[in-house]
Amino acid sequence: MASPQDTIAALATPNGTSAIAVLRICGPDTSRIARAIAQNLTSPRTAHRTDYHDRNGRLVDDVLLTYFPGPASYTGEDTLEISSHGNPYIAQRILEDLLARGCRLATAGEFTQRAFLNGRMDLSQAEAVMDLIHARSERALAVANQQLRGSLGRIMQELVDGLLNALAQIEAYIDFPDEDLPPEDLKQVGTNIEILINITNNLLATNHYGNILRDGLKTVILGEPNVGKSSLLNRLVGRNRALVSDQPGTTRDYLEEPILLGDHCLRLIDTAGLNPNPAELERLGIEKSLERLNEADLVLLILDSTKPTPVLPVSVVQHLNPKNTLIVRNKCDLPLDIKLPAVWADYHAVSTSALTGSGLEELRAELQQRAESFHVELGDDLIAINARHADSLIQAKDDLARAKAKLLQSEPIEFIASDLRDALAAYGEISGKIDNEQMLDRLFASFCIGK
Ligand SMILES: Nc1nc2c(ncn2[C@@H]2O[C@H](COP(=O)(O)OP(=O)(O)OP(=O)(O)O)[C@@H](O)[C@H]2O)c(=O)[nH]1
Ligand SMILES: [Mg+2]
Repeated sequence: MASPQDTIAALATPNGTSAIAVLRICGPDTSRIARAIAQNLTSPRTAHRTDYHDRNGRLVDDVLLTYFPGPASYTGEDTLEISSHGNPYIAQRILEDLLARGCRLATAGEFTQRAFLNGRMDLSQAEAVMDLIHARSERALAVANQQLRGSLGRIMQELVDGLLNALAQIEAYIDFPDEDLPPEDLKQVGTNIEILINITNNLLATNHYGNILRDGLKTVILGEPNVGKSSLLNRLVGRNRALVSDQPGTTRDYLEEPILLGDHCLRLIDTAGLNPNPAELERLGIEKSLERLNEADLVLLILDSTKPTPVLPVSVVQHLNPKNTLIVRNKCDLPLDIKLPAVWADYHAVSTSALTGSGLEELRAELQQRAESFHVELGDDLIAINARHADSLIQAKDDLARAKAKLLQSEPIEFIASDLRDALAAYGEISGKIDNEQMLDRLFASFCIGK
């Protein structure tokens, strides 16, 4: 891990031409450097206009400086923000000057890492900063904002407190090996562990929704050739993104396009038509369609309402169920309307015409509702955990289940306490009460430079 003694500098805005660019520096030399740039920089947290001269006295730009003394700053350390004109050359000149004055270039996520190390936020809040930067839908934004304000931290604290209580109940008896835990205490500890397992399971159930918020709802458009898959994608996207033609086998490689529907972002994935007798290139395309199907959160199965419903390959059907699949009966502008076979009776079906736009509003409404259906309610806060949280929670759950089994088999109290302590360590990883430098370095390395 980089030394906290260093004063770090980075461009905090994207490297390109814009109205303004913001550079940040943070660390022990900040105050000295700030005063070297502007001698009369007095009031903290107030924008201060000055000419920026480099170390050789050359004028670089007219800038705004804002000085945030620690510990009441984002990182907890003295921090200076410099807003220059948004010219990458100017930003580069200022950055080089800051390095010449004793700063070191910040690594990815190093500002937020310092905020975490200085106790300004826990690890789940630091991750929420990333989620906030990447949120692409109203709901993703709401969850990131709540997590940044400690929603996950609070529920983890409740779990840790509950677990500490259970531990205290049994640890009192470790020092008295001759005394058995009274049966009523034993029962109480068992119940408490069960409650912890339930809450842990409820949290784990939000992981899928968390993935949907962070990556978008993976919506695979599937069906036989020529049924209008690409035409429907174009309608939903609102422009001619995919090639459309009356020849079957137009789409070979799958293509992906994000759309915003209500509070969610959907990643629409148009695929090659499932031709039962494909030519070689088509076959490769179909293989890719099936790969996308494996990862789908939602499947739009497109049928041509004027043709007999096809019998789909088992490799496709095994992925489909009424919850993850919506049937779209396209070409409803044409007169012939063939009945849906009984095997699809439990599936919700929408009739559309990609040609006229008929049924598209109903399809959009249904898609919004499906996206919403992945949301798992958990008390008052919006919570949707990420993969790292899920790993730790699965670990904690296993430890708790082991402790409970040992309790039922009246195994020695020390063994049960040891499992409970393991669960405590696993819970602790989520907020970051851990001693794992490598994990921290890896996590913050996924941030952007300047954050
Ligand atoms: N009448 C009518 N024609 C449609 C409709 N939707 C698509 N088509 C036509 O059907 C043909 C095939 O449309 P595509 O969108 O290319 O179909 P696809 O399912 O993507 O086909 P592949 O990529 O070959 O698998 C084109 O000629 C479209 O104009 C519809 O709702 N009504
Ligand atoms: Mg197509």
